[in-house]
Amino acid sequence: MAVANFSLTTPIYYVNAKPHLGHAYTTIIGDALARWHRLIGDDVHFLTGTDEHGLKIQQAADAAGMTPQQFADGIAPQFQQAWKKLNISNDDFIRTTEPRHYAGVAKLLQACYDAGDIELDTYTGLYCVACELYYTEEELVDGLCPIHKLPVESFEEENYFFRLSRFEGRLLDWYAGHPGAMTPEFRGNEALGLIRGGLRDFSVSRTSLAWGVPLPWDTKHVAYVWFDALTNYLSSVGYGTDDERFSEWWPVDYHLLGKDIVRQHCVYWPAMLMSAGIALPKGWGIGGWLLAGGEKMSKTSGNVIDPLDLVDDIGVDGFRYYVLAETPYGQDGDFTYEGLLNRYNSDLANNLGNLLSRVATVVAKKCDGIGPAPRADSPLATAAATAYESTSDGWLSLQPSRALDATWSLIRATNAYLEANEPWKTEPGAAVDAVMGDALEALRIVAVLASPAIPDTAQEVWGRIGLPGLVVGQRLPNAAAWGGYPGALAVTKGEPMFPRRQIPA
Ligand code: ME8
Repeated sequence: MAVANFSLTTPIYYVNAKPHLGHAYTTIIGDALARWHRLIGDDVHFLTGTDEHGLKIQQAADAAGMTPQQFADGIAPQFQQAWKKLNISNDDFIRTTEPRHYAGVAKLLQACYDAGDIELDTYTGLYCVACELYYTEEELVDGLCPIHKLPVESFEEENYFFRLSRFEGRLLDWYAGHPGAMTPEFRGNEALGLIRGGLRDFSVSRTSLAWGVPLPWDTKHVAYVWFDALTNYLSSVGYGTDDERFSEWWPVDYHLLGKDIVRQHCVYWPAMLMSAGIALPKGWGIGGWLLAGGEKMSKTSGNVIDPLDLVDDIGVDGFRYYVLAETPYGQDGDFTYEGLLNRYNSDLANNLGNLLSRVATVVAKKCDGIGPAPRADSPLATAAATAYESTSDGWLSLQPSRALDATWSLIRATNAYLEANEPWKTEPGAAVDAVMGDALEALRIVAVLASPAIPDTAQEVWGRIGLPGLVVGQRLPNAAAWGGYPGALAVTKGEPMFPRRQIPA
């Protein structure tokens, strides 16, 4: 199979405070998708990073009595460590304070300026510092920012403006020519609604703030934080520093983002790229919010849950599985601890953990601990083929919860197969060997298909059923073809993988 490039990005997170569950949510989805694409043989570039300029960071640094650079230097590694702990396989981590990023921002600003789409003007407006966005009076809710429910500040500045208003027709035409570029569709329609509602020019520079990238033609101004931040997607792959690398990795296949930053990603960003004559992204995945008690979890609202606490409690894979399986992509989900435990008990303890432990126990008792080979005409072969097809569809259409449900359908079918055949009640011999060989082969395929979501567990299953090497070294579709388990391998019982958890009263 030819190697294809597949690139995807998460938002780069503000360093005004440490990583929280909402950041982990988007990053885990990106990670699983990156891992699926590596399994199908793509050459993957998965990018995440931190957004370190702007008024919000300046204010946080002031409050901490530090320079913004010192402040960012303290928080950025916390994101890197959190992603390491969550087994995030990012290929790059960009910080907007890096020289390569400054080069990219300067180049993009200059390209839009040279195209005549950036012009000097005076602006008076209502600014939400938490959003780093201007609002009109009508957009406020009870006089407050509609997202953060915080008071806005009245600003008047001489700014350079990006003439977004010129791009309304071009953006609508482009999206009409690229149906399905934004996923899920209902979120894409919200973005189209923003464009149809009329576009206002936005300011792309600040003089009231020194913390940012200077405009190349007027260094009294620094770039507006969103112009700066969006450009990370280009600067990370060589825009402004390495043309060859840039042509290899741009345009990106998917920008993953939350519904709170659709305007910037699906309206501002493509217009900036059009202005500079740069190809548009191939896709956007727009996720919903993970709510805590019905409110968006955010640093600004103060209702944050630390993902690392949950990992200590339920394990990395327990947490990753919950994030991916619980809520259909694009919808809002309400995080509850009880929901996390329920998901863990039903899918990981009762289904996967139970299947593995049954298989290992029966192989120990009835097959001398040596896993038999599967039958070519096993009744489970069809379930495995269907599970693979639907798992693949789920990942490729950016629906992790559907992909996992499809993978789990093979676990459920295998448990049902064991219950129907009751090998634990049968005398050792050909009949037991046949059933156990089939179950081991199903577990092998499950390990491969589940590996993007729960990589450590998948590797553990792989090893316990006696297979050598790494699950991440497998390649689909071959690795899902029925009959790959060779038999005559030592099967290890091991500790229970996902012990059941009590739901607190
Ligand atoms: O907006 N539920 O950074 P940010 C789900 N720096 N996802 C959530 C979430 C929640 N409760 N809270 C945050 C920024 N997220 C800019 C981005 S990109 C060029 C610049 C996720 O730290 C979600 O993906 O506020 C959201 O879009 C992102 O974190 C915002 O993170």
